[in-house]
Amino acid sequence: INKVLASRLRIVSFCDVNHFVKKLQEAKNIILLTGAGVSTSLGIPDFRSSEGFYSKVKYLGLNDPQDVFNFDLFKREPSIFYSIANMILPPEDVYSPLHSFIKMLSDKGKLLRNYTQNIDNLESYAHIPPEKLVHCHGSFASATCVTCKWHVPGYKIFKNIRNVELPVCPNCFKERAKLMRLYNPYVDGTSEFDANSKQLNSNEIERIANIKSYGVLKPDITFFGEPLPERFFDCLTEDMNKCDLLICIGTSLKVAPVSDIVNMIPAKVPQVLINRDPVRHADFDLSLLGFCDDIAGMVTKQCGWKFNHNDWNKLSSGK
Ligand code: CNA
Repeated sequence: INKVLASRLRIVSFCDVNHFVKKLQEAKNIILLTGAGVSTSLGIPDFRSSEGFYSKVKYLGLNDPQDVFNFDLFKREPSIFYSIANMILPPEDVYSPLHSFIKMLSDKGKLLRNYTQNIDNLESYAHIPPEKLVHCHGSFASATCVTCKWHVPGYKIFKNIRNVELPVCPNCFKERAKLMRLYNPYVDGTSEFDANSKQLNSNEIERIANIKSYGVLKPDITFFGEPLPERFFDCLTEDMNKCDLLICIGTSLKVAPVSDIVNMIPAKVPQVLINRDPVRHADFDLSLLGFCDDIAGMVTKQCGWKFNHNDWNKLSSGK
């Protein structure tokens, strides 16, 4: 009910850039909800734009291109994800002007939290303090074995990802090799393994059903069918009533529950969208449409502030 009321009874009358600039100057607890659009100027494609990642993976012939991030499919056939994972592997040690804008708000003591849907972890290169960040969909910073939950730093599987190989857990690789010898599907789809004749218990059958992902390491990015990190819910509960300005940047707001944040913030709190394309299914007090790096630069200037970003001139893609 609160969600519905919050979305129906928006009570802010706030509709131009000057009001936004004033609010930004006064605000002390800003929530920034960011998405793939804050990294596109670095050449990292977003998902849903016409030149985005989903259009690049159509050749896989999946019913829905989002299925490359479907956890059930990953368990059955991890090689599908690993055949394209190199396309989304983030570059190292770069960040966009928009990341510098976030850092500036944090340095000014105005940032309550940056809820990022991004998995590229570029916020860390911009030195945005970890306590100010919520990686709503996890990130490539670490990886976990789907079988024994062995945890490794993400960079340990980057080489496998670049070589389009399955990264295998050091704890499980012997058992995996044994299972692979036992279960050896023939090209015509039949198998030399006969579960009935071997009288397996249900745990073993489950294990063998998921044999292709046995001992495979998966980056700790949240797939469809997996729960969001608990930190997302904990921080949101803490932040909802403290927030005095919500700014959504570079996101189509199509993925729940993150997209629900706009309905959970109290009605009196102004909400602003900074995005290349309009977001029609949400009700903003102000939508600034264009490239987020440029808009953030313009707004910062109008506030009488400055943020440093060394690579402004090198940026081309996404513009
Ligand atoms: P999306 O659905 O692809 O939407 C991106 C939005 O950004 C679109 O509405 C674009 O109009 C907008 N956009 C693109 N470039 C710019 C720009 N330069 N300035 C302003 N706006 C721009 O992606 P969402 O983030 O909404 O969807 C959530 C998914 C995307 C999350 O689960 C992420 O993990 C996932 N994702 C992350 C990355 C990354 O980490 N860099 C890249 C691609 C997808």
